[in-house]
Amino acid sequence: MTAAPTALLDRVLGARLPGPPDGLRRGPFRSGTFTSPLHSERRAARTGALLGIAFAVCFLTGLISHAIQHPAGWFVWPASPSWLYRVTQGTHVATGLASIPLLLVKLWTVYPKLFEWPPAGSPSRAISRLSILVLVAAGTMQLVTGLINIAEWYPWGFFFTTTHYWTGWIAIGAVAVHVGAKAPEIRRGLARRGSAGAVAGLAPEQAAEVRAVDDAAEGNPVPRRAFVAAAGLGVAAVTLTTVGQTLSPLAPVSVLSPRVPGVGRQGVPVRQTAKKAGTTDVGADYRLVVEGPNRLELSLADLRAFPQRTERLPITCVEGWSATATWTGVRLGDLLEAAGLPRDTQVTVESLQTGGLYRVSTVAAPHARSPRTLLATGLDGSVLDPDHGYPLRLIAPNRPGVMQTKWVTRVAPGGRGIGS
Ligand SMILES: Nc1nc2c(c(=O)[nH]1)N[C@H]1C(S)=C(S)[C@@H](COP(=O)(O)O)O[C@H]1N2
Ligand SMILES: [Mo]
Repeated sequence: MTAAPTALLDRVLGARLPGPPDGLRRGPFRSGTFTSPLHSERRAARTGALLGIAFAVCFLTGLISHAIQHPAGWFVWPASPSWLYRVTQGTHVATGLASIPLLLVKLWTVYPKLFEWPPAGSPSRAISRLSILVLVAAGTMQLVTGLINIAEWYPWGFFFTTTHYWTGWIAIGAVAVHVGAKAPEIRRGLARRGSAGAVAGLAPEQAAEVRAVDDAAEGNPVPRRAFVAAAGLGVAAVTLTTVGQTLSPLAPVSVLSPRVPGVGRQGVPVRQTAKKAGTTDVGADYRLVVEGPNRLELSLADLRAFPQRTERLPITCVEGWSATATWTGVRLGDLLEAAGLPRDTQVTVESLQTGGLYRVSTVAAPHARSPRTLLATGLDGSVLDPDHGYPLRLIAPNRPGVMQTKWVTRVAPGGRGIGS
């Protein structure tokens, strides 16, 4: 990086734009309308850093979830450890929810600036403000669509996941532009570590001076501490009241989530009932078809003749809840081998369900070959409840709930991603 282009960029970005007429300075646009000492650079930068971390972690864990469900050729998601997706998806939902109070706090620390006059001033300010507008809109969209999903309300079908995915990219792009445009303020704000700590990179007497300036700007430390405590409480409350949907000790306080471990048919939450899926009439003519060089057509009695395996595995819904149960059934690999296929054949698993978004799923090679991947007929020692997929369901380690297909009737080589 040389000085000349930087200087040129600074000159262009720092150029003054003509201001609008004074007659428009009304309401919140009047000068000196907002005067809280807590609207400081330090407060804004620190809240922003936390929000930035929450957004980044949420974005990355979201990408992982998306990649598992819509795998590109190069993407391989392992079958073990069996709890990994539980952690990444739990983190996705938790960081997404934590950013609601953080975003509100962040907006509060900077809101006088949102009404700054003139609206643009310079090109860099115009870019920065535009990035905030995009960020707030995209962030709100993500939270609303995410919460609608957690509430298990799918008014728009596939529209939801597609929108949630692409808006994620818009939001993270806006964060990048915003951080770029605000780099000097962020650096200054973060260098000031608060009156108790040191001030990064400064000699003690200079540090004391900076702290004095900060304290004067933010007023006395008591309201500042109260502010930090209130913001922290907001984040903690939102997080604690939702992670209970996957951490059972916190289940009693999990008031924000519709699903709780241990509550539901056979002690496991139900995502889609057999009645809604139209899969309640399973008769003696039920067959599992496994396509292959040696095509199989198996009745439930035939399935019982295969070696029976038992695995303790979680169901982890993309909505954030998860529940562990003990599943009994036949190894997928055993069935593939009996059908004349290699154990690591990628297969598509199909449900008796005739419609719906999740009637088929693809089992990629790592999961097909995993000895823990079952076509289960039993749950916690009893026959599967219709709502959990009677007569047969897929249950595999480290896999999103949407891909744990219920009411399975056909397994065939090929396929990619859910819904394919
Ligand atoms: N055929 C079919 N299988 C399905 C679904 C579905 O709608 N149809 N829902 C999936 C989703 S989103 C989840 S989280 C799990 C939940 O399994 P459970 O209802 O037994 O807890 O089932 C999956 N299997
Ligand atoms: Mo799910």
